[in-house]
Amino acid sequence: MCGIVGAIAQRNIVPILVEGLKRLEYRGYDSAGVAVLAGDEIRRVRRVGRVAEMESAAAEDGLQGQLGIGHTRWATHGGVTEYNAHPHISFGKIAVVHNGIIENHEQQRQRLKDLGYAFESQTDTEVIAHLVHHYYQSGSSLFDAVKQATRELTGAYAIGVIALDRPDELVCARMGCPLLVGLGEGENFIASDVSAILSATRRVIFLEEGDIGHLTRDGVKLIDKNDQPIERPVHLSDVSLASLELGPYSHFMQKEIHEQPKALSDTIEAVQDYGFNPELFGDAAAGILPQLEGVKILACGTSYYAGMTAKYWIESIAGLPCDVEIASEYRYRDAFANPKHLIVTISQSGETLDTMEALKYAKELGHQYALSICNVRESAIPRASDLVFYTRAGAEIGVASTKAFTTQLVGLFALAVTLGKTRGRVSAEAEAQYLDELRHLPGSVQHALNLEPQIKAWSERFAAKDDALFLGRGLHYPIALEGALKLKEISYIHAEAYPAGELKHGPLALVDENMPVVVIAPNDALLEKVKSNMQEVRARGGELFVFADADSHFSESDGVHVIRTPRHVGVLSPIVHTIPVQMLAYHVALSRGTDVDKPRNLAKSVTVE
Ligand code: HGA
Repeated sequence: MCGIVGAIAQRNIVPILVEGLKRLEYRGYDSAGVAVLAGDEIRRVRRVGRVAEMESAAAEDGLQGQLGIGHTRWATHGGVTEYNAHPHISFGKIAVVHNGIIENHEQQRQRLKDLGYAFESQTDTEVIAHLVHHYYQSGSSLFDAVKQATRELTGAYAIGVIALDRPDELVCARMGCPLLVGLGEGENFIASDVSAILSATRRVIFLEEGDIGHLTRDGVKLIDKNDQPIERPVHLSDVSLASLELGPYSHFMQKEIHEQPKALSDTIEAVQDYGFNPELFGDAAAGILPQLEGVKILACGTSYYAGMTAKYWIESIAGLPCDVEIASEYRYRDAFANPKHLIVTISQSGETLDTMEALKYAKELGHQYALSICNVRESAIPRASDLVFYTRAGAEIGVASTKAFTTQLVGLFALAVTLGKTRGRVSAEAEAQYLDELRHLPGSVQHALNLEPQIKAWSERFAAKDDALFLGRGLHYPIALEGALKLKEISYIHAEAYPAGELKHGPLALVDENMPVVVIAPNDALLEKVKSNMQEVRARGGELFVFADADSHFSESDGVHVIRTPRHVGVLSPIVHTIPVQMLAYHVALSRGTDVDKPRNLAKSVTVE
């Protein structure tokens, strides 16, 4: 969601801000803006729509300066209008960009109105600008004004602030939303994630909750949530610029689908390095894993489906009870906590607000240990966890998650086997076989990718439909859910997924010749059951699109279309069967002409509630 970038330098920083905002586009946004200190005024350019439109307007305006902040907004409070776009400016003196939600904005708004402030926007953000202005006018330094203002805010924020008469200062603060500081030579930066400033520097400091930063051209000073000066470690980012470029592909989603054999090999390499041993999840794991009596997985969206798949593995391989819950639901219910149940959070970005809050809540309820499955190093959720498994998917830019999902599944599978081994349920032969299956996985995924021409041919039939149904059973039910979610997200076709056995308990009523039914039918123990469910669909005139393993002997017939995925690969089959449903969604979206990488209303890192 919202992206923030800011720079203080001895060169014109407008190109840095614009490029940074372009790099942050993938997070999802609806409007963009920059504010730059230009001589004796703060000049601002904002536009609804793409960063490119704002860039042209800034160029026409001749915008230039050595200190500035930029923002891509994904509206939460107030419509998508230029007035609501950031930066927000108070009395021409203080400019603010903000990611997050200020929960006490109504009280603050009233208080500020009573103090004589007029509001131009409906955003919660504008109260920050006025509040900082209020303290700044009362004689505080810019840094102290930000400190006083933020300590009165409740909710979540990452902010960047500049002031008209402070050409040598950029102030930032973080609580609940991601923000980092980038360190250059004679110049410094702030950004929501490192991609925004990668062409200027790789040296970054990740701010912690409650930190406030003071940047000049020559240095950075931080205080923590207790107002104490603090030094934070400097990290060298390993994100590659190439991973942020499209290369020969048309869309990031397409690129990322095709990167899966490599992303999986890289992630499996970590498993090979450690074996199915606790150290795979961190130094503390050897002391924690043997004590566990169960697992509770908390996640949102696609990550939640990864968790649902993991439940099958954890219960069958490790013999531990496992439940999976949507993070945004869990965090608001009186849940029962068994301290010996490991909390496992799954988040590509490591910044998903609902998941982060669910983790904090689980700890408050008494859960002792937490493990994070995450793709972004040093992000908030792994840092708040005792154990971590970093997927090695590389930067994922497409809003619809692809390679993050399949690599999360590898991490979760490794967790299931490791827990099973810790509990004496996995023999040396079984362990060797699981490792072997993992080694063959990238090859099977490549084989599945080769089905693209056939899937593309199918996509034409879906493009004209309004609805679709996805069916799977057992381990493949979550993959049916993931297939339906992908189709919804990027093609805007209404799609639902059911465990195939549930069909006759309700959704069969929807089946007619207008309802394409996608069936994930691997050659596993449930195949005959799935075949019966398919007959139920055919008998009602439904058209079937079946993804079947090469060895499951399906034949095409009238109304039954079959694409053969590779031979059945055993317990890792859900990973292989994810590939065709991703490609189906991608090609249907292309046929419908949607904006594949930036689907309407959606954002990549969901950093607000
Ligand atoms: N609440 C602010 C910022 C929204 C945001 O962070 N989105 O990701 C607004 O609506 O402008």
